[in-house]
Amino acid sequence: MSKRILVTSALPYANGPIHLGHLAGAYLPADLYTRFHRLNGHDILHICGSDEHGVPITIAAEKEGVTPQQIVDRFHTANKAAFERFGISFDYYGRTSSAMHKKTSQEIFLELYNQGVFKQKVQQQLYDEEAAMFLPDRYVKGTCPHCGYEEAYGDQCEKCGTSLSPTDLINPVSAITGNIPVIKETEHWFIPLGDFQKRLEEWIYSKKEWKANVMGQCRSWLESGLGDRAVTRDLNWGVPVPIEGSEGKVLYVWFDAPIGYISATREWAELKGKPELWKSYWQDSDSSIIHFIGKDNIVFHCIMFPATLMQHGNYNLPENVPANEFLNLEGQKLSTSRGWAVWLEEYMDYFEADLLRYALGTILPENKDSDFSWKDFQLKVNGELADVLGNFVFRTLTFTQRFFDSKVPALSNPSSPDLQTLDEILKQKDKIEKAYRTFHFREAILESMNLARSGNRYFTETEPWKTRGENPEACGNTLHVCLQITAALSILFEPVMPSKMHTLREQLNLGKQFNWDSAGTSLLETGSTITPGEILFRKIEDEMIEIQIEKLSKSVIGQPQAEVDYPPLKSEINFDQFSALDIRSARIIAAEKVKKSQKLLKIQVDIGFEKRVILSGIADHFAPEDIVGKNVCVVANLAPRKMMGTESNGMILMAEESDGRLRFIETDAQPGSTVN
Ligand code: B3M
Ligand code: ZN
Repeated sequence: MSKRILVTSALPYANGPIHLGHLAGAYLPADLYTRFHRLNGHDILHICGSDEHGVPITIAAEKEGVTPQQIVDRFHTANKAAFERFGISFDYYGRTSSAMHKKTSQEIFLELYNQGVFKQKVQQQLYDEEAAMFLPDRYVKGTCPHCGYEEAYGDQCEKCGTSLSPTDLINPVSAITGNIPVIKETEHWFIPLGDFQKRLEEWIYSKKEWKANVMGQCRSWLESGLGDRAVTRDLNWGVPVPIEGSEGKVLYVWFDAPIGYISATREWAELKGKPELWKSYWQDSDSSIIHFIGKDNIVFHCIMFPATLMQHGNYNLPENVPANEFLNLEGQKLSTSRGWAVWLEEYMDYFEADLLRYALGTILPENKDSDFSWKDFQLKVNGELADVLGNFVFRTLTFTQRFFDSKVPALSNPSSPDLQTLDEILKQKDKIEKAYRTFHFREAILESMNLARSGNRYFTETEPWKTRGENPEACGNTLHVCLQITAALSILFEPVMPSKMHTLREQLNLGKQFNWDSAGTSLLETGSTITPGEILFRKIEDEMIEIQIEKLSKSVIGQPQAEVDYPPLKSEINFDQFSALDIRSARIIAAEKVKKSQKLLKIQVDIGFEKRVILSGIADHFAPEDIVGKNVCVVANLAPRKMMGTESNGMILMAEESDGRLRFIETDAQPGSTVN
């Protein structure tokens, strides 16, 4: 392990508040990791800040009729405060509108420019004549050429995930005026990523410990071949391109935003009074960089930013990029525009931070998308925090208070269950530690709770309420062991629930002198006093959860859809045309992703009299493992069609809802039954 670690969390756009999806993607895992290493006494620095440039900001400002500066000022302040309330322990929270950021990103741009790396090219760009401006990225909407989604943005189709250029869109319209844009020429600088292909491949493929989801995305980018990417935009909001004659042009937000990590580290160092200190984190070979991000940011952190840094020459490349998948809410994709989200600030008005840190920590989307539901939150708090951890701590402390005068009893002539249980502390500590080091936070939390479970079991099995009269020595041993477990838990759970564990340590009268390894020692001395206080975890009543569910039901998604744009009816067919279709019920017996395809799933179905393969463009909507076992309807007499080298024999029927969600047409009929 290197001497120093720099942890960065994706810089959230300062165009809206923080929600649970943000927390589960980057900030909570980054904070768990950082707090764990700090407890170990490691030199670790956690840097974040607001991403204040780019089209997401200017569009938010236009929507509200205020300036971009007003937008970023508001959300920078609000988000910084919300993170603090939630206990995300950044060492520094910067912003990309700062003078230091302008200076740093212009320096890096100029270094590459002077090295002659950038290509200058004339480009055909969409232009809004009424607004008198070019339309980069999200300033254009239109139909995705890949999946036909009509609301795709100029930089990305949110439905199929493909990254796009504005000119790729079919029927583009300006997001500002709604006009059809014209094409106009403009000049931009491009980074020729193709020239980096070999170096990036060597570097990325050497990273054996990267997560499969991250490596998978990198591989797919590398395999489809890297091309030129523009690093400038025609906009008047952003870091100005520091070259004469480039008025009206700024650095592309994805060029400057990751540099924000560097500029924020520089600001942190200046505040410390050691302006050169940032270099040890970014440039010394005994330092590692870890980027915590969500999956939609992988290409920028694993390909574009590293290419920039490689070319610059003086910087370390990230050691790891443990990107998470997405968090869904009550079974549906989060949508901030439609109010389908839980906002951190609102959450904090109802519940304590540590409860969510725990509940969310146990369902982090580490390998695949996961789901947050309020009922599950309540179950985790009541069934695990209150009933397992809280109960164990409560019975241990109150028993000691009542029957041992609040003093830690001695361990004398311990039985083998006593010793085994004490051993368990070390065993669990090792497991938890290993999980933290390898970014398996869910497992770290599960194993921490498992220690409380063992504690409860041991308490119950040794029956101190009986031994109290019959065998006081054994009773003392039970409490001694349980108190040591409680003390260990107050450290092992520290990264997850810092505030609750602080309270617990106060009750145990554990001083401030402790570190991670103290969890493996006898933390409490025989005869030392404990001061039980208020109960650590209270159960959440149903009404509290109903309030939250009620709030969601008021969002656009939760409401019956009043105005839906139904697609127009197709032209009439006659009965013969209809009966020419042979629709059968079928059971899905296997499904897998088609390699190199974003959209296609290869699905094996049983249609009673035979099994066959059908390709279906639903990979964005369903995970293969989730659809196996479904009984669906297929068009069985459709002519075979070859896609991506595989023949598809039929079509699985799907209903598409007005918001683009897909549903299977499910049936109880035996496979092979005809559907008329
Ligand atoms: N602001 C995108 C996002 O919030 C972007 C991350 C920047 S990290 C350098 O998803
Ligand atoms: Zn698409």
